[in-house]
Amino acid sequence: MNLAEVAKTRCGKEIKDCTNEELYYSLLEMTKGMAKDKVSSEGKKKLYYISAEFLIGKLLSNNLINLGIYEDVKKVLEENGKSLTEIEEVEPEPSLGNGGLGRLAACFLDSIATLGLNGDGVGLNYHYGLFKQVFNNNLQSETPNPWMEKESWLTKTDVVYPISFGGFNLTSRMYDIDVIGYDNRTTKLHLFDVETVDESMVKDDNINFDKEDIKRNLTLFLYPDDSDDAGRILRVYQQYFMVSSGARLILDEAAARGCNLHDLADYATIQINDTHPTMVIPELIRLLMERGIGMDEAISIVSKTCAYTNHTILAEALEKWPMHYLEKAVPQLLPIIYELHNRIAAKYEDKSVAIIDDEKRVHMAHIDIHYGYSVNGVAYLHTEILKNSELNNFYKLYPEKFNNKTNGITFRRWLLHCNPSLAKLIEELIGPGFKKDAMELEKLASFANDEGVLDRLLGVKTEAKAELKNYLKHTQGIELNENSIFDIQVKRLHEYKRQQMNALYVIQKYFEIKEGKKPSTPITVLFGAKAAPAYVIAKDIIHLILCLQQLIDNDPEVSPYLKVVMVENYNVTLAEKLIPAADIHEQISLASKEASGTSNMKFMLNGAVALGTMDGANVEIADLVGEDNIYIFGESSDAVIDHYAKSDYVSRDFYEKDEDIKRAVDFIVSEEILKFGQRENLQRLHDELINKDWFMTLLDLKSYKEQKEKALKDYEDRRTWAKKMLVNISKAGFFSSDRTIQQYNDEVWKLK
Ligand code: 26V
Repeated sequence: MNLAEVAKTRCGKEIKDCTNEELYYSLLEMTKGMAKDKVSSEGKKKLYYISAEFLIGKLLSNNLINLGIYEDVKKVLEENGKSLTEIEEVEPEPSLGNGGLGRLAACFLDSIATLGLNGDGVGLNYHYGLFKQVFNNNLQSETPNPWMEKESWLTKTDVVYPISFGGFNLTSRMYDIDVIGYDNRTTKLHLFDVETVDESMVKDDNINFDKEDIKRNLTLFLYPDDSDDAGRILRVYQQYFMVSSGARLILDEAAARGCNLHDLADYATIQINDTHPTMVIPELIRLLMERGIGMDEAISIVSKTCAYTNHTILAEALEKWPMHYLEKAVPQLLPIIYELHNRIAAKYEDKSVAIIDDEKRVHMAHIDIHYGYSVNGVAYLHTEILKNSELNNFYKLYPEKFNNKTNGITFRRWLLHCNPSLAKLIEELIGPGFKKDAMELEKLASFANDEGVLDRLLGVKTEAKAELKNYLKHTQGIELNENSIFDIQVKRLHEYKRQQMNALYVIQKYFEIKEGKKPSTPITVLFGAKAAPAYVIAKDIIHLILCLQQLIDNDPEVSPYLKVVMVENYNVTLAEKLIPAADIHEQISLASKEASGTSNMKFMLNGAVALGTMDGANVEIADLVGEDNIYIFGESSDAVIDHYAKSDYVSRDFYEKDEDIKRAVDFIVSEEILKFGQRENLQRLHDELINKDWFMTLLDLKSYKEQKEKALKDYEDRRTWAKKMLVNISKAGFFSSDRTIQQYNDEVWKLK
């Protein structure tokens, strides 16, 4: 059925008489119908990508693009006086992820479907996605973020499983979202839910709720606040619910394809996305034993089936569950976990590779490494650090298990959808082949000295900046100067990502302008970031940035030349507007700390130039584009690792010895800023930077400023800058998630 027919049947109206809402639901129905008619992938062996997060973002436009009907639908709507962009605004964003890890899982699903691989996603159907961020008095607060409506992309299935916890049982039900490949097959995202969830527990626009009432709250929220015991144990219940449901689905589907369970590894492969789904290992062993397979064989089968991806080296982010949590929530797993532990303890004396430590905590990553067949990092440098330092003791035991899979992004969402003008220009220059084979973008290199092309590229950027200006004006009441340089840093707020360093630069620039040194082109520094509700210093950094924003906006001497904007509630939808408009993107994490980063790839693809450290995938970007087309600064990861080993970084020394640094840091608690902010928060941040600065902001501040000044100066020569943009786009092909998924398949999953 076409749109006119669906609208007629649903609403009894012509397209031109429908509201945007009616058209959105008509398109939803039409798209779901078309997805159903597509062939699903098949084959003997199937991949299950299990993840606690799938940050899928809005789906309408991407589904239309992947079905190949986007242009037609847009045209029909236009002919009837309707705008697809406005209709898109009706769609709620499913924010079922925190950041990079969840968005990566969503990009991977798109590529799995596009490559026609036999693979589905498995996760949880959170009723509320990541909290909505609201700014009040320059402080972040959090409100619930519902996304499910009576009609949505979810389809209820009749697949149900009994799930037991210590002391009670629940029934899980599977809901599916179709994942439509680009000009190819469809696969599914299976999200498990429990019928007893009670949304009325969420009251008064508050994200706090009774964390102990598991039956009613199990899938209510994505990663509820885990700053207390009740929150952390709820996470264990969620994880077990997800993996037990997933494991049962995997066994059922394998059996339906003819598997006799002994040969499970020929029928299924499970990619464990970070440690959140690790309990799938003991759970599968348990289920196989329930079905009559002995312990030794069950362990051996599961060890050939599960593969693990590590997404961070930050010790505090590696999950270690206290034994008593597991005892309470999932007592049936304890005998298996003890057995897995004892086998390792009997084999290896080295306590650093033990599963249960002396404090009776279970190291989830250690289960994955010992009992999985593959361990991968997410960028070259990250994998090297895992092998040579963080997981070196494991690497020595199992060198053959370790491999790298540099992350990628789907070009359907991050180019075709979010930047149609750029996609159109590229197609005009090199033809449509890049849409299926991203490496064809290399062909753009031949235009590097073509002034006509470079000018058009600049024109596309100006257009995107104007669009962002309109969007932020209309949605957040923010005024941008589209003729200024857009310097953008968007990512979760974390000290290691060093938004505070960017803020200190802004302070230094503010001083310069006050002293009469005005930039030739005005600068707009844009931030977008959510801080975890319990992460105090991260919230203080947001507070500082918002105070700076207000201070500068209120200063007529400075505001014509410098503007700071922290967009509210940064999410996938906002990313799609911000990224095409960036001139410079900030990737300034402390070297060795950012496993990969993926916004760096999205910006590069959209013709922005990176200012960054040699960290994560920046290293590979720098290798590809060459030093003329990226601004690198800061200490190397080796030097940083060495500072930690020797404990010889003392931030106070940098503060005391460098007058510029001292002045900028002290400005955080100056009368000027305090006019707009809270002393408690600002003082805490000030003291933290001087007395601790665990992520070495002050170490790199000077070289950061030097490189940023260089980038701003280079921007003035517009054609030379446009060439840098072009080189970045032309080298972005490597970062297509199609390439990443192809490598996972060739080297890890081995699906047909
Ligand atoms: C989690 C937590 C939770 C507790 C407090 C501190 C903390 C710090 C970091 C994390 C990150 C967890 C895993 C994660 O999201 N990793 C991200 O994965 C992306 C996809 O591979 C990658 O691009 C990012 O560099 C990496 O941070």
